[in-house]
Amino acid sequence: MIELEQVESEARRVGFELIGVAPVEPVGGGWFAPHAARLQAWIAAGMHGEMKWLADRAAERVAPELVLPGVRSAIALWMPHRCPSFERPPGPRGRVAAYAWGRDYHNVARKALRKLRKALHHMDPEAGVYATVDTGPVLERAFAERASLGWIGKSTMLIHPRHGTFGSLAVVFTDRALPYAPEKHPFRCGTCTACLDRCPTGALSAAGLDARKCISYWTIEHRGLIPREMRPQIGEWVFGCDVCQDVCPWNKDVRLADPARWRPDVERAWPDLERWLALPSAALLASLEGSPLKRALGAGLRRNALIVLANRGDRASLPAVEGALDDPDPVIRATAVWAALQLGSAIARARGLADPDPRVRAEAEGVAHGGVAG
Ligand code: B12
Ligand code: SF4
Ligand code: SF4
Repeated sequence: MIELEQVESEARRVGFELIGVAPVEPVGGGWFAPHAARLQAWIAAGMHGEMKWLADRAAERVAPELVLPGVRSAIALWMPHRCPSFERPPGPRGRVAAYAWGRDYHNVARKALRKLRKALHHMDPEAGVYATVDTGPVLERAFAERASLGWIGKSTMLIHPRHGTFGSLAVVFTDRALPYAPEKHPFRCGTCTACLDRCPTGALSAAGLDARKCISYWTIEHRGLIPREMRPQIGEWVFGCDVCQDVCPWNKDVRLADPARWRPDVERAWPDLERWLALPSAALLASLEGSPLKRALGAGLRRNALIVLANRGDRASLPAVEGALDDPDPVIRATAVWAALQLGSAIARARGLADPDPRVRAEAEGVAHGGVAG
């Protein structure tokens, strides 16, 4: 038999700091129905952008029964990941979202989940168990809110009154009935609108988050060229974006995570963009083993570095940017043409116009690829 107290102490032992249980409505009914409807409306409105993987597994996201037949309980788990901030080093640096300053939370939480799963099977060898962190077809924030780990704020982030938003979620489904939180956590944003007002791109509204406007989406998830109108709005964010968390009053004085677990590194928090550009994409990727930065791939990170260097407006970076005009990847060359032109390059236009790839020529002509004036 699975005993909740034992689950809680095992979850704490393996590194989770908040643990709660939500009842699961197998066919997506009850408390879960508005979440399922919200996800479906979000996808129907195209707010997931090109994250096809989200839409492809939407049927499972709205029906936990498809993920684990007979599912009755969801154990929601929280691992804080915000380590103390680094002072910004001098030079051409970009900003990285706090969750990516050190080890990849997927690896850390997955290891912890494996141990927790083992403990559950020890308690009840016949129990059906499904454990996921981030990548499974599970609406993690919905279960975390119902398990009373916190509330879903206007930023769409799950907020715990003492831990704030800087934590990673994981969910364990089981087909055993466990005692669950009597009700969801109350909504405590009140009249605050700081995240909506301060999001640099206006991505947040009452409809939630429009990924097509979110810096995190463009810099991490999107492959290929970033639309021209988005590029200046990215500012100095070379990977992810923390603005809607940094401005949230619930993140003031939150307890920080243990650096011994996450091993944060100033070169990951504030990478030297010219150094990134000097490396071939494959070599950059290979240098990032064990880091969440790998998600954007080497080419995505170098594309982002070009945009941030252009946004910084420091002409001292022009040689590094012009160096990317010869890159084998047309997306890097096209972004380099744009970035070099922002920095007043004398050679980028001619080089771009002579390029075999139409996307690169379009940047040199100042026309967005597809013929829309930029
Ligand atoms: C796709 C995805 C993204 C996309 C889309 C984000 C989004 N808001 O949907 C992009 C790439 C933009 C993204 C960005 C980030 N993400 Co993300 N992402 C996911 C992922 C894989 C799926 C989310 C999803 O299903 N979205 C679809 C929407 C409709 O669902 P939802 O956002 O969960 O919303 C539900 C509820 O919030 C509610 N809801 C939605 N909007 C609103 C609005 C109001 C007012 C209310 C009341 C309710 C409500 O209804 C929805 C259905 O339940 C989850 C992991 C997972 N499997 O759940 C991580 C996850 C949500 N991401 C996470 C993080 C850390 C981030 C970033 C902070 C990373 C960064 N620093 O750059 C940003 C934050 C941006 C933001 N404000 O959400 C964490 C969030 C932890 C937390 N405390 O909430 C998660 C849970 C990953 C994890 N396992 O820890 N992400
Ligand atoms: S992550 Fe940045 S761009 Fe995305 S919603 Fe939050 S503040 Fe806006
Ligand atoms: S910034 Fe304000 S409105 Fe936004 S999530 Fe935090 S408390 Fe809620």
